[in-house]
Amino acid sequence: MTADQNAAPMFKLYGMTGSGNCEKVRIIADALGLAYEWIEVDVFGGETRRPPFLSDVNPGGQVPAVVFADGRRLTQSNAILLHLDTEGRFVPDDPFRRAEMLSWMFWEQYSHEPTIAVRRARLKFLSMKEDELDPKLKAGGEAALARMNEVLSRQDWLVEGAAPTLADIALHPYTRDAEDGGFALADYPGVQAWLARGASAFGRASSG
Ligand SMILES: N[C@@H](CCC(=O)N[C@@H](CS)C(=O)NCC(=O)O)C(=O)O
Repeated sequence: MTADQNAAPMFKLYGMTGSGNCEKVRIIADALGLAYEWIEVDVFGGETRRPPFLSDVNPGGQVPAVVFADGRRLTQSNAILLHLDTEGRFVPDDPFRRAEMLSWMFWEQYSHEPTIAVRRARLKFLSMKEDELDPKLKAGGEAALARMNEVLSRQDWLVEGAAPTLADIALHPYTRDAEDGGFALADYPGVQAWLARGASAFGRASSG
């Protein structure tokens, strides 16, 4: 998929439909109008764990992974977001606010994705049952949503300011899809309002 079907793709984006880590890269690329080619990878079929993916795309064996036209490769969703937004449209000018944005993005990878997205993947993609899941995933996910809700009940975006940042993009897909992981978003009205703001600012209707 490309924003401008006539433009040569500036990169190939290897990803899996349904993955929030991959979707956030699509969100920034679409929001910035970047031309790219989406390449669907069969993660559950083990494609990321064998050549040629390992040799040619990401030796770390994961998506998203980006391969630029000049051959350079980049992995880790949040690093890709920062690199694609070269002009900083979603990056605050103020150094402290910029650091706050990164703080949310590191938190997303350490405290939000490993609870909410992992629980969702086990229920939705691996068809596990509720009673087979580690209770810490539910507790950790509820704590993450509560933290976001507390902040988003007093301000529009995760980093205080008039406009969304990369942190809002990074946290959007897996938060929007948290119900697949057994979390009730109605319990977090500040988060729901923020999701609606994000959807109109940069959102994609679904994880597809
Ligand atoms: N920290 C990485 C996480 C990427 C990740 O967990 N990717 C998953 C799909 S969402 C994957 O490729 N899993 C396959 C595997 O680990 O074998 C990022 O943000 O890009």
